Amino acid sequence: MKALISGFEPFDGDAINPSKELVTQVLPQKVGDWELEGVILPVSFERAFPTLKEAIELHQPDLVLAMGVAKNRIQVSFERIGINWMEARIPDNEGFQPKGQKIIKDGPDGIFTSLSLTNIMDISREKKLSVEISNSAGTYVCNRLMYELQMHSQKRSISSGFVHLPPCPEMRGESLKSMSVPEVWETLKSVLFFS
Ligand code: PCA
Repeated sequence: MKALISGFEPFDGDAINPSKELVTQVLPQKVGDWELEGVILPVSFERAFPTLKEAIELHQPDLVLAMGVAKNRIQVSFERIGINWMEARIPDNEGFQPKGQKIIKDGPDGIFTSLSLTNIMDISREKKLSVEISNSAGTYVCNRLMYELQMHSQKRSISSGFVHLPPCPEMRGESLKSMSVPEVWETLKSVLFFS
């Protein structure tokens, strides 16, 4: 079995993004029976999913987990749904700032993750892990990536989802609570790979 795990470049003036750190510094090549592959995506409405799609085509994974940071989250936050909307408070790293428009003109309004969030929450409660479910991935680049990923993986029967990470302690800014990148990885490993 193979899993592809994506992280994003830093954005919004930050020097690091814990999702990128996880992929580049912490992700092992294997966990249990799973082979793991990683890819870093540009914070670009237009180019994030095409970059992930190329990696999907290259690695042919059974599971895709996309990750990004959300500074207001204090736990590992599994997103339930991607919505067909783009509206940005700040431009992406290529200067694009949609003011409110659909991602795909005739696409469905929303699309759910194919991960079993019930199982994930059961394991999290049992192991007392810092995990929550979020019902909105926002309307920025992460939401668009999740929407396009779910649309793609539904057609291919790939299991996939998106997770927002809390900031890590090394990040700029005053977040009251943060989670270290190794701690985030231990948490994801438990709920996704039962390891
Ligand atoms: N978080 C942003 C995009 C990249 C990232 O790590 C978001 O939540 O949309």
